[in-house]
Amino acid sequence: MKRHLLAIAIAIAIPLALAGCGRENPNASLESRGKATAGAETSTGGSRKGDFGPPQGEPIEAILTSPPLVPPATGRDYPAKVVVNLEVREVDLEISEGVTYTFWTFGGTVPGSFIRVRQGDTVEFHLNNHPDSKMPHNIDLHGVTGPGGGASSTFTAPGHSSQFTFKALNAGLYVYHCATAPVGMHVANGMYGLILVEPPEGMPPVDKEFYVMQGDFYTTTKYREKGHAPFDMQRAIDENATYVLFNGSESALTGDNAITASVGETVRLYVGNGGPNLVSSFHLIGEIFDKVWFEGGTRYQENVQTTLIPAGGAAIADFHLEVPGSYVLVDHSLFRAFNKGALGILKVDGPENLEIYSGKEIDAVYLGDKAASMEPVATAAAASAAGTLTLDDQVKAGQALFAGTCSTCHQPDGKGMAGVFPPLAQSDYLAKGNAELINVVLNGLSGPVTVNGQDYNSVMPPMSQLTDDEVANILTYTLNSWGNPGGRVTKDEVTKVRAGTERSEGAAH
Ligand code: HEC
Ligand SMILES: [Cu+2]
Repeated sequence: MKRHLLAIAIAIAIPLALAGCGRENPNASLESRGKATAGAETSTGGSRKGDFGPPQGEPIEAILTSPPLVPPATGRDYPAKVVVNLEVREVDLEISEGVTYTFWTFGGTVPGSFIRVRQGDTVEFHLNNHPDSKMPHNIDLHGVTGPGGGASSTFTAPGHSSQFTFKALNAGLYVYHCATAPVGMHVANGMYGLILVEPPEGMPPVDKEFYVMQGDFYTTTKYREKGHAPFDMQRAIDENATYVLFNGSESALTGDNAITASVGETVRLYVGNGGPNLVSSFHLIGEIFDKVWFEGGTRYQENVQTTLIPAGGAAIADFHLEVPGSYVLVDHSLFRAFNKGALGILKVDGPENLEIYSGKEIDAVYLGDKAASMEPVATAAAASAAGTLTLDDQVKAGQALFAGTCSTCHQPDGKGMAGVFPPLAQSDYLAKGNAELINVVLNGLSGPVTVNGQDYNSVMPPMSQLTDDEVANILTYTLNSWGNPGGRVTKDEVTKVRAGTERSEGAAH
């Protein structure tokens, strides 16, 4: 049975059983956490503040985790003094295959370290700015009650550290971020993370918990343009993101970094949105969230397909897994998912459940090049830059790119689909020469065309989002596969054809 049925029963029963038992009761039973929105009023006078008195016991050093990991539950039933040590570091990390970006981080990762405390805890917060940093930084935690959320108390120059203390009065999932001017720039560079203030009775237990946070990034370079990608202030002001990402990198939650779970498990995602600009329409393809504590607050909604996460906001999403396979996390503003990187994968293993879902995986089509390893593409790009690119490099990179970009229509074996998609395998069209093939890829093809004596009259969309390198590699792979005659397409040939083509500005790469 789906768990939410049980939850409904609890939601109906609990308001009677726990009437008048508000947040301030540290011994409130587990079920009182997260009543469904309907019919679950409690008399807190609109306030959810919980001050359970002075901290008890020895101070506790908070366990901080890097994404996608979440620290264990505090497991405490009393307020404690919790010490948080967070280090700011400015680091060069991969934002996309073969592309680096200088991130400013809380704890060396984007998003920053996950912090977990309990409502009523007294938090002694130490912000340490690494001596190698070039910038001063501070921190505004949305879970702090007090001016600036800590920002005014934590302005910290490189090589310095600051300390302030706050009492975590409100339960919830909160964003923290740097608030040093220019604030937008510090946030755009990755300076955000999540702090969970557990309700006194803790979160309902689940099998797996993960930490996912969306952010938008602005670079002077194009999407996936290899090399170092510098921050672009004007694009940030224009809210014209180059990348929209989960956990700061296109590969943070894909390929070998996909998060994993098993059939029968209940999974919880702590999802934040650092922004700085974009609102997330957070969706998990192939699943329905049984519960969403929307906006990171106290009530949950049930049976949610897509939950809106504001910039500087968060949500907690629970779901039970019935069917194995790959589930895709996206921002359902879909060009962000498929053209700016806002995509992650949850791999679920376990026995098939054919009554619920009949099978047939569609990974390759849905995921595009996310389904294939992009390592050969990065290798070829590096070799191209170094002037050592071999035919073999090009073919391998082209194969990986073909799988995500062309195989949907022309099929992985290049044979196409009768009457709809012409073949690339042993196609007589290839004899038209490199310039025409480049032209087809960059500008698309439509209208009547004859391939190997068969007539087609369909539309191939332009693939101008591919870089010159990528077009050269895909076509070189095509020429050297499936019994085709061989040959080579160079980046310079592609550059030339592109330069000679008039396209609207939006279509230019
Ligand atoms: C959305 C489907 C689709 C995708 C994706 C696609 N094509 Fe095509 N392609 C077509 C169609 C349809 C035609 C025929 C167009 C017509 O009828 O005028 C075509 C024609 C061609 C031709 C000329 C005819 C032939 O079969 O030799 C080439 C070459 C080609 N595509 C290469 C590519 C390459 C390389 C990619 C990946 C970068 C690609 N296509 C991606 C649909 C697609
Ligand atoms: Cu900062």
